Formats: sequence, C-alpha cells, structure tokens
Amino acid sequence: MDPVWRIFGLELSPYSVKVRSVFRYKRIPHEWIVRHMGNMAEFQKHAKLPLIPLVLAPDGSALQDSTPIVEALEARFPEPSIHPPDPASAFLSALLEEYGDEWGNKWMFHYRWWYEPDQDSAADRIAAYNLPGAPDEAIAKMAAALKQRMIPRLSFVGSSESTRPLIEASFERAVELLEAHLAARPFLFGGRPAFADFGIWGQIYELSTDPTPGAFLRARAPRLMGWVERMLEPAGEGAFEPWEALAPTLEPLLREELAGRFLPWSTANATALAAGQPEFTVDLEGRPFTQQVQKYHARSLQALRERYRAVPERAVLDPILLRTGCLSWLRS
Ligand SMILES: N[C@@H](CCC(=O)N[C@@H](CS)C(=O)NCC(=O)O)C(=O)O
Repeated sequence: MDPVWRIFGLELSPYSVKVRSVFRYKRIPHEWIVRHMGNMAEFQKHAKLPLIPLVLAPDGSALQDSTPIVEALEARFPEPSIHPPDPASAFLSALLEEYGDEWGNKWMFHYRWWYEPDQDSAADRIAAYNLPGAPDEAIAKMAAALKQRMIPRLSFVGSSESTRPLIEASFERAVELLEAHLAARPFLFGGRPAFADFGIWGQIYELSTDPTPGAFLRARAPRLMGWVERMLEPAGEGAFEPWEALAPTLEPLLREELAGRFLPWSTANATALAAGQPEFTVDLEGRPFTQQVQKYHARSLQALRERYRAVPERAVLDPILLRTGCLSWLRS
C-alpha cells in the first residue's frame, strides 16, 4: 500500500482546501481529516501552531503553513508540476499565489464576518463540523460563541466601516478580471493548474460558499465559477501557455490589484513592523487604509522578495513587472 499522508483541515479553511487540491492534483495518497473537538488532542500533539491545515507525512513529521507545504509536496512529487517551465511565468504564478493568500484572504474574512447572513452561515457550518452528531442546541450555542469571537477579529485583517468599500471593490474588480481571463482557458496559466490557481482558489472557493459573495459570483462570473468547481479536483487538460498569450488579460490584474493594492499594502505593513508601530495607514487609491500590523505578512513579503532575487534570468520578467507597476515593490 502507498504511504498515506494525513491532512487535518476544515472545509471552511481556505488554506486547508488549497493544500487538499494540491494533493488531489498530484494524486498523492492522502486522508482528509476534519479537525473537530473529538480529535483536537491528536491535532495538538503534532501542531506547533494552533492553525490548520496540519499535514502529517508518512514518516510522522508535521508540516504547517500552506505555502511551504505546497513547496514541499512539489519537491517530493514533481509531476505534474505546478510551476510553468519558464522562470518569468513561474515567478508571476508564485506572486499571484501570495496575492491570493495574503490579500484575497481580506475579501474572504471580510465578507464572512461582516454581513449577518454570512456570519450565521459560517458560524453554523463551523460549529456543525466541530461537533459531529451533536444536538442542534449544542451546535447553536457554539455558533453563537464563534460569532462573538470572530466578528471582532475583522479588525485583524483591516476590515472596518472605512475600509469596507475598498475591500469590496477589490473583490468585485478581481472577479471581473479573472472572469475575462478565464474566458479563453481552464486555468490561470493555461491548460493546467499553477501555484497561482491554488492560492487564489482557496479564498474564492470559500467566498463562493458564503451567501453574499457567493450570490455575486454566481450572478456575475459563470466562468470563474466553472474554475471554482474544476479546482476542487483539478486535472490537467493541456499545456501551460506562454506569457504573451496570458498577458492581455492577466497583466491588468497585476497592474490594478497587485501594484495598486496588495504590494503597497504589504510594503507599508512591513515598514511599520520594522519601525515597531502597532498599526499603519497606507494610501490606496487616494483613500486611507488603516489596520494593525501583521507579522506573518511581513515574513511572506520577505520570502517573495527573496524569490524574486533568486530568479535566474530576469530579462523577460523585469519588463513585465515594470510595465505592470510591480517591480519597484519587489526590489525594495
Ligand atoms: N498562513 C497559514 C494560515 C493558516 C490559517 O490561518 N488557518 C486558519 C484557518 S483558515 C486557522 O487555522 N485558524 C485557527 C483554527 O481554525 O483553529 C497557511 O497558509 O496555512
């Protein structure tokens, strides 16, 4: 029998479903274990951080943090690869993966815990997964406690009355751009899924299950919804496309969303952290965006800049980053 990997996760965790889709795409034998109150002790025995997903390798070692987990899987199971063969596209795919994880998570967290129907839907589902087979009353009680705990955490991702318009405009614009891009191809980089698909998909899949953003996606983005379904169990349908073919509809996303929002925000966060400030304000499209500093994001920005420096041949990559406005943020 093949050795089996184990994933402790939850259907409502964007990073858990992201990792599970990589296992499925690479056909790595694995077991999906819903983390719940009944197996919490086993989870805690292996988890260094109280976060899902937690992946246990067949040799018993534990992995956490979805980006390094995916990298480790790619190293152990190189085929089918999630990296386009040319170094420029491979970097841009990794850049978009980070954008999904770090910025797309704002859309996800904001919609899930801002509007009452979304709060109720998420809290009920999380409680039901956590207490399998429990009576309705116990589930309702846990759902109420979850709402009380999660709603105040909106501030952690910078969601507030003043940032709500920007977060929602970013989501709606990203959906519009992705919808146009996916008109001509099944995945973001062509006929097979790339790192970028997994990162962005984890967040958009979750949004599609929440009432408010889910209704928006179904009304406005049928092709993106097709991709949401495809990415649940992704299968390669063809080759990666060259950047020239992807550029007309993917560069607008880099320009507007990454250079316009994600990278300035991430840079301001890292600068504030280095200066020891507890919170920061960054001007995004002429409006102040204020939030408390997040340590994790500063580390991942640093990793992204290191990845940029490690690209062997930047003669193709740099002009793309320059014309989309991303270059200066990665070089600083
Ligand atoms: N950067 C981490 C983030 C993981 C994360 O934030 N997980 C959340 C759920 S999406 C979590 O475990 N929250 C605590 C919990 O569910 O107990 C990753 O990429 O894996």
